[in-house]
Amino acid sequence: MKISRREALGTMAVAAAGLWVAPSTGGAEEPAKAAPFEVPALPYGFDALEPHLDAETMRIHHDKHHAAYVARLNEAVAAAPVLAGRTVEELVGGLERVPESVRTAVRNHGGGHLNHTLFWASMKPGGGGVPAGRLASEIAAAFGSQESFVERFTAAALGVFGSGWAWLAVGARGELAIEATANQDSPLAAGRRPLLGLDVWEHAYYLRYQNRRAEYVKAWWNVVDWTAVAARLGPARA
Ligand code: MN3
Repeated sequence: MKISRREALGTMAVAAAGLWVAPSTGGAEEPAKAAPFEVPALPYGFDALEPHLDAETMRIHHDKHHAAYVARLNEAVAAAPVLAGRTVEELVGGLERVPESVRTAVRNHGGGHLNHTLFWASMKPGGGGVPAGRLASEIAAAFGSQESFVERFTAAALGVFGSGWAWLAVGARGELAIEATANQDSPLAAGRRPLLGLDVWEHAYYLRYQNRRAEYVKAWWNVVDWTAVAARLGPARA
């Protein structure tokens, strides 16, 4: 039986769609949404994280940088209809299933959208301090102490050459791990669920801290929302 090219392409599209696995939340607080993606509103004002993160950096970072990742991601999904209906967690966690023509765009801009969405939701005015409950005991078990965890996470952040992120993530066996990624790569692409991420691209700190990344990282610990981070632990293992 001979099938038309159109039928063949349709069959391939269905088959490709069938390869997708069940969505993971990737730590997102909001219910997973598909394209067209939108920049989530900040849950606090641009100046709410002063003096640690300045209002102008927050405004540009959210309204310009994050918005650009979302716009480019939407373009990529529009150019590859097989991706319609997929959440950003599915896209970034399943890059090998993304058509090659848009894979780099989805990796960079999907990662940018996913990472920044988690970033905004990991901070709050009056944050900082130390985690409580199960997250606290797991961090102590994995890294020796909260102080040791902060030291090692900070070292990972300072060790990123160029642009990237430092992460606390849950690995495939449920273990906590610190890692760094380049550019907008997410731990999710390697099957690890991010609990906390720190953006160390210069756009995240240059206006206030210029080249002093260490000062930015030290200040950032004062705005970490440990309650939000701890709430991701259960879903990350589900
Ligand atoms: Mn950024």
